[in-house]
Amino acid sequence: MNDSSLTKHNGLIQWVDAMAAMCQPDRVYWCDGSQREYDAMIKIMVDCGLATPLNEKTRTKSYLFRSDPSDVARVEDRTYIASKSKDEAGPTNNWIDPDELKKTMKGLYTGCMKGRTMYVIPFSMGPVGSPIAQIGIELTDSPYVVVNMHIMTRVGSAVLDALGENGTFIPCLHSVGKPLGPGESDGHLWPCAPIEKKYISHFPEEKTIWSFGSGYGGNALLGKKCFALRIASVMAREQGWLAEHMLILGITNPQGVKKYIAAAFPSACGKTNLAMLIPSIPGWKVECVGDDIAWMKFGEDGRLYAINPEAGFFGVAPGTSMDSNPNAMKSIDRNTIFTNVALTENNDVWWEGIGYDPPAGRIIDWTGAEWTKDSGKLAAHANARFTAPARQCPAIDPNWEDPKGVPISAFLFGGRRPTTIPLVHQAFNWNHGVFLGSIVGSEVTAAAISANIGQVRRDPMAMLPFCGYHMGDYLKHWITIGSRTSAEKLPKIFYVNWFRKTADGKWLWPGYGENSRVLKWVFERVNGEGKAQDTAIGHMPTVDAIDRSGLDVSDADMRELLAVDHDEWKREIASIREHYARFGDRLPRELADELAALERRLG
Ligand code: O2Y
Ligand code: MN
Repeated sequence: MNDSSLTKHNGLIQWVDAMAAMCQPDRVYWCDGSQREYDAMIKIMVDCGLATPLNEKTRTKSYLFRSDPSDVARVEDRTYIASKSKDEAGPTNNWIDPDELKKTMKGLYTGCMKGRTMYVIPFSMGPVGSPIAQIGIELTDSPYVVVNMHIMTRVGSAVLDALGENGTFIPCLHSVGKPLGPGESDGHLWPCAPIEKKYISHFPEEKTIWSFGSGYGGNALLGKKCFALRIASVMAREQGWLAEHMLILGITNPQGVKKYIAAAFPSACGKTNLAMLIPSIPGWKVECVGDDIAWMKFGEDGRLYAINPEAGFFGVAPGTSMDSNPNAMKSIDRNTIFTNVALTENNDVWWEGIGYDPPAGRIIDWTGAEWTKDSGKLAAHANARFTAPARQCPAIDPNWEDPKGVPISAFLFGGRRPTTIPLVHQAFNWNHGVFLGSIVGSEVTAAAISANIGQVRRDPMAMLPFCGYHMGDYLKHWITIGSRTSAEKLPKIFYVNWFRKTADGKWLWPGYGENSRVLKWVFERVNGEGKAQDTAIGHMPTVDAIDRSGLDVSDADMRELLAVDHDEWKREIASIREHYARFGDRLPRELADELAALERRLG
């Protein structure tokens, strides 16, 4: 639609008019979310060479995009929480005074859409009309963003209908930051602004998002990290719910009993793989509700119910194969957008870790250059992505769009820790579980640029880059949630670590589908079963408690996987103390108590 006749919401119309007056697009287009609209946007991008249509037989209705080499990942250094006071943003967020930031950004936005179209994208995070869902409106000058938002969220007229004449929405303004002169076009080049002009800004008091200069992923698809985590985390604290960086899966035992589990791991720790896991143990089934974000509210029965606010997967391509994640591979065989992967001669995609050698013939790498195996370069960027509809996942849960959400029985926390942390342990109680979540740490990888690759980064609840307010207050919010219902209705909390290594650097646990054996123990524990013993760090499986039938992991390896080395943990305590010191007097007393209790138990 080229006018605002789709809505009678005056507040929305006025905001769109004001932003259009500032950004000065050549035209304004209201998205209706239809297939026709998606196809038209794709055609615009194919015609100018920005999108490459892929092989219709092997990758039906799928397209490849190559971004600018300077615009390939979330930019944490340029991501801001502009709360009124710096203290509110806390020590782990970049802060700029909101008035100053708006002044700077208004300067950048003025005239930034000249020569372009401003697309108005009404989107729902979560099934339209669900009591847990929220509505956003993204204004963008990027048709790439429009088609990705079509897949990742629910876009269109139904959202405007749900919004009515005065419903609440989160305003999200986005520009690639590259106005066009008269007669100028991008051609096949990905438009974006230089790094010093990139701003991914959040105004938590106003619940507003302003993003400028990047067209990529989490910087530009504003429903995802910006809204569903940074702004939603602020709303969740104010309103008594949880907005978390968590996958959601359903697990069913051979008797047909089903439980839902939500799990938080830092970026690039295999969340998508776990969410779509195919169990190696006979008779068990895992189904996927979501692979990245969970919004949870208390139901009338006092339990926490979760929805996946997204409608698609924005997954990392490299490393995804029929071995590591067959369900993801099957989800991306049609209707998929690929960004920064390699192109084969027969117009298929290829990436490192896809499970087979690059096919014969010409290969074009993610930069658009010819590539050979011995060029010493990656064919696909390490943070290359696929965008695919969640409904295409063969393991999608039948309740994934249930407006009331799915009841959560367990939370898992985890990270990449080669030492110290055992394969799995269970918290003694809620506050102890919050403590376990607060000490999550992982090696840094390529999903977030601007950090030192290889170092361990403490990442409480995997929310460090995604919490829209002070992390100390966030942890307190988790403690408070635990007091809102009775202990038996709260999810039980576990800490898992698939990444423990032997002293000589070999993985102790095979991972992937074998992680179902750990999920089975978790299932049994929440069902009041599962053999366990108490240790200084929590309830631990006995050596024989995790089902190893048909698995080549020896008793000795299992003992090492489950070892609690008190000296290592004492070193861990020193490191936790350093980590906690950042939060100053906003560290919840309950967590300081948990740390002291752990120290006492270690002797
Ligand atoms: O690099 C980006 O823009 C995407 S980062 C991302 C994408 C999907 C799911 N999770 C993440 C993340 O960094 O946690
Ligand atoms: Mn993520």
